[in-house]
Amino acid sequence: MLKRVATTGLLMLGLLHLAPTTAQETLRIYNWSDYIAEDTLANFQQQTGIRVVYDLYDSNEMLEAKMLAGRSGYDLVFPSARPFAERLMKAKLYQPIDSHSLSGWQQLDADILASLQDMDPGNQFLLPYMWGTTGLAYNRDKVAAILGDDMPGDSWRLVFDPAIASRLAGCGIALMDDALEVLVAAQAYLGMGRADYSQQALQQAAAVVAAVRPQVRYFHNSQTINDLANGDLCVAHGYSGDMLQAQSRAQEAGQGVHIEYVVPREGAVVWTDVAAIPVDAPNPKAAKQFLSYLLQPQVIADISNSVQYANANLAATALLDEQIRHHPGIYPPAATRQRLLTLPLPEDKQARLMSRTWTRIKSGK
Ligand code: N2P
Repeated sequence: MLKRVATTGLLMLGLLHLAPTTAQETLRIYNWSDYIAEDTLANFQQQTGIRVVYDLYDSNEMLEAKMLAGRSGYDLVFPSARPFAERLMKAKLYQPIDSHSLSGWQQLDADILASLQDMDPGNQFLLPYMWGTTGLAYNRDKVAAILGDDMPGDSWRLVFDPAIASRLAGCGIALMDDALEVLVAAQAYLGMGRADYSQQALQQAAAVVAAVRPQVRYFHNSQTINDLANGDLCVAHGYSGDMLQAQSRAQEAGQGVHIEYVVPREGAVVWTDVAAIPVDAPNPKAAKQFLSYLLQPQVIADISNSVQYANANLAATALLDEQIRHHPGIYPPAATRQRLLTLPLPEDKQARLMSRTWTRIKSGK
């Protein structure tokens, strides 16, 4: 299902069939859909002769399930640092990447490296890849036509205020299929200012989501990109770059669909995704070669330019397209950054409560 919606993934898999068929080294990567440039893999293959098998997921939960099951067969994966890489670091499911011996490592943003130190002292295991926010995208003209002057363009009220959501429901509201993201967004809407996994705070968040559950057309993390772009959906909760890709696809289609992405004024989740090598990776050497490749400023700049996420490589900043480097949805201004919330690691008991709560909300009970 996911592979069908992920057009860049399909293109890439198409390219790989052109690879020479001689006995070749293989690198198996498991990464988010829509998270590399069209030529990222082909260029790597050309530089190194290593064949890449590239599989896609669209949620941290999918990746985590694979990792916890063990023997995934993957050499390189891209979890969000908090709380997913953090939890798997504790479980000792990754291996060191020899980060300091990778050329270009020194160009990584020292603040981002420092932000990972508590879970990865000395930055031995996790290489920061991209970062972004989780906010709201909406069809500017359709939403304005329905709400008129009442339009809270930069607020979670678009999806969580029952009076507003019921007016937008016909035109389509989608939330992510992600307990943490949705419940913490609901907490931001309630003005909580930080993620809170206590039973009481989770119940408050759950009540917000349950109140608009009948107005939600579906819960999904990536299908929203094309649905927004095609004008089939009015409001979606999603990752910044994905939502901006929806905007670009809408523009390219030329059908007059205009998508806006906002970090709601009440605050939103900010995350950093990292590259990590599973402890049982069959080919960690090739994974490290891929990490060295990603550390080339032009390679990572091309990826940011294509997927519209900010990367962690300071040497790549000068190589970004002007409109990417200055895009407030990609590199948020200081005032926006102050409103961003990180996702702490829930205790196991809290995580179980969250996932039970989530199942109940989605089923509408
Ligand atoms: C890429 C989504 C990655 C962001 N499509 C999730 N942290």
